[in-house]
Amino acid sequence: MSPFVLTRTLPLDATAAALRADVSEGLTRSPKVLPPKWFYDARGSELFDDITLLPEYYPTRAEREILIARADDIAAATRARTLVELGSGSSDKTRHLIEALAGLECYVPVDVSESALRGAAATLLAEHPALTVHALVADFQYGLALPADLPGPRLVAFLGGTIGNLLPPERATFLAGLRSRLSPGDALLLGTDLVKDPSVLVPAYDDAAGVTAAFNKNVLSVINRELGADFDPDDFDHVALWDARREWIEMRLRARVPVVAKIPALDLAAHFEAGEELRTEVSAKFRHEGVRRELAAAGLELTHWWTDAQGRFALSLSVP
Ligand code: AVJ
Repeated sequence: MSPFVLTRTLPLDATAAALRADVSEGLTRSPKVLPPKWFYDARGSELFDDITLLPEYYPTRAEREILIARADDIAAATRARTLVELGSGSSDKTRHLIEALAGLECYVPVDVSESALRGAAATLLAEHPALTVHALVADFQYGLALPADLPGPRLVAFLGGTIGNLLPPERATFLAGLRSRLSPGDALLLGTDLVKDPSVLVPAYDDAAGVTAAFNKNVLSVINRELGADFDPDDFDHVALWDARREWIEMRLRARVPVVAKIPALDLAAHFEAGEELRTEVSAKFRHEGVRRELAAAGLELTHWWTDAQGRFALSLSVP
């Protein structure tokens, strides 16, 4: 029998309440905005996995290249006995770390998607029967309630470039909160997508096969199902654009026609003018100096910086 525990630090009713609050606030202000975490129901998590296989979407492959090349360096630098992974999703790239960390006892995947956590844990435990897996259903943006007894040193991995989904002030709060939970000897392994030519960046978020468009529109299906709304995803176009000043990609949904959608659970109707846009995601891109500065501001010292051969993506190691 493999040791597997799943803890829900995010009660189901808190998730539902957060969705209601985000939708009622985000769809009644101008410009309209929703946080990207609502993409990831079972269907959205599947669509994201499909995105990672697209020829245009390089971040997953670039990060995997770095992990494979540097897993032994990461293991030697950290000697972690516990690996905590924030936003673990399918835990697909994590196996490279788990295999390299010789003294690893405990793996703690943290994700908002319980279905993704259960699937990933089953696969990992089949390969590593001696590993204790303590899955956490949690929204890591709001203070991470880690189990108290995790053996140190602990390595917290936040991969995929997901930190770029947070706005700069949110990143500062998040990193400071994370820092406050690290002890001497612990480390943070952070994946950051790097600034590059928009001719590479934009197609990564607007692929020819339309998978990212389906992923983007899936948030409307989530709202329909969870809040009884009647959005027609076909009323919206997928938009991906590069904000050169803020150095981030934005995904939006643009109404093709005037839209009035009923949201019964909120006793609300959402109104869109034709052409009006809803921002569904920010995906910030980084530079070495910016990552160093943001980590330092949170009390973390950058000790290692590794990129893929093409310099598209970076993994950094930092310590309290
Ligand atoms: C999973 C947040 C890293 O921002 O690149 C992929 C999500 N959005 N295509 C990213 C995403 C559109 C992805 N992260």
